[in-house]
Amino acid sequence: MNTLNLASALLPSGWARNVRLELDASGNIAAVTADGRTNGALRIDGAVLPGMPNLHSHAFQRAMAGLTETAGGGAGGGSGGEDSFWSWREVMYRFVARLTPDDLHAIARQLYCEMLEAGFTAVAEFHYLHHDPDGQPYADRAEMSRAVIRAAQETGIGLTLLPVLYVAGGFGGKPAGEGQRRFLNSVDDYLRLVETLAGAHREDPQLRVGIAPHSLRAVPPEALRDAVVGLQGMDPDAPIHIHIAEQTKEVEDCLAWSALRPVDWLLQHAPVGPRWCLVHATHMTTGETTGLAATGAVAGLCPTTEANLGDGVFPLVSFLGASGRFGVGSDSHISVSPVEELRWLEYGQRLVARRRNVAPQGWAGAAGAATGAGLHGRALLGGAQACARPIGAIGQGRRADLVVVDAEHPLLVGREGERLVDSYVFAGNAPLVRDVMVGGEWVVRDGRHRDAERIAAAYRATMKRLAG
Ligand code: NGQ
Ligand code: ZN
Repeated sequence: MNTLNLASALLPSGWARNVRLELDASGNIAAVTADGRTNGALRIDGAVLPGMPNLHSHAFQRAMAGLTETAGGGAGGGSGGEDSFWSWREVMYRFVARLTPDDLHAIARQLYCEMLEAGFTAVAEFHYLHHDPDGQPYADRAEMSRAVIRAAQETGIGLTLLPVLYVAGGFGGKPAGEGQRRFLNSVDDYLRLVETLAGAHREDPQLRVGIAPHSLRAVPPEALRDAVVGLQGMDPDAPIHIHIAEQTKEVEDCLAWSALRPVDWLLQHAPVGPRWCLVHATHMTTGETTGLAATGAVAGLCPTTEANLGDGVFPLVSFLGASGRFGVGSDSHISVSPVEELRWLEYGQRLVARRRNVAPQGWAGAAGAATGAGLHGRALLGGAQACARPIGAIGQGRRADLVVVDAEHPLLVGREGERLVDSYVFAGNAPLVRDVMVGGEWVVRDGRHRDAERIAAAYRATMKRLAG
């Protein structure tokens, strides 16, 4: 047993001082005592928060962050040759065409290092780059998945690996295009991949395997049903993530195909419930919003990517008003920061509503509610649910995933409790995360990952080769 004395910590019951944690050998919290007594063991000054789960990541996209910000990309759909999500996607397909398993490993490892330094202690990797550049499976079909797993293991971040099922190029089983051939699998091959990975990590407290039908565009109804049924036989509690209604064109195409909007279609045709995560449920009617909330599924919100790609604004107040659950993800990694996701979740609402403190209008007891702290707390719970691992809170039986915020930093000094979290979320442009523990191991000290230099050197070599 390893003991930690925390000067100040955010527990499920609220902020407490002099909290003692007992950690077991596998990195779980065995006991939490908030009696104000310390026992001489290691004392952690600073404000300790639960580590934030990052519920949506496409790791390889970190390496193209900033490379699609030039006007006139044009091609690839959207209207009038303007830059759009669809033209961005064409650029992304060209980028992806060259990546090897070693490249993916170097990129994911650098990204996960950055996530940890920013205070994300777990990630759900929505992983769809399965095959070689010609679309042929590697001799080991799990080769790319294993590159992601190694990156997580080497950095120490907790991983929910979601191999992606990708079958078609658009609604109605439209054939996949050349840029999508590395993603494609039959449902049978796909389920074998999931089973192999899940079997190899069944006892691993740092890793959980689930499934991710890419979208209703890429997965026809029978394939979706077969994947969900197949998972049921393997691991009935495993998470299921899907991209759902990110772009208005996607909604229009779904209506043309099925006469239903994407969220409506999914709610009517799939057993959506608490182990589901609907990523980018951006475009919903009020009926879809309350319907989704009622299932207990998590809405996966990725505000910086959704802004970068010009997606739209999520109906946050009505979703929260219906007790909807959400978590945040950094998705394309144009930004890698939990506080920036939370801040932009609220700012998008303010810009549209022309008001302040908008999110609390959706939750009970809005008056006096702390916006940043409230969003942060909800994203911990929703993120943990979506990752389907015992994380997101400092409590008995959870992983010891802790983020120590520098309470002496000029931006935070003199602030406590909810005011401190509000300041961390909204004013935290300087890095305020000092130390990070995942599964009982310190991986970040004084703002730096323990292996940051070596990992960055390997990443630089990879990027120079890719650029050459
Ligand atoms: C993805 N990204 O899978 O990387 C997608 C774009 C698509 C986001 N949805 C590709 N943000 O949806 O077809
Ligand atoms: Zn995505």
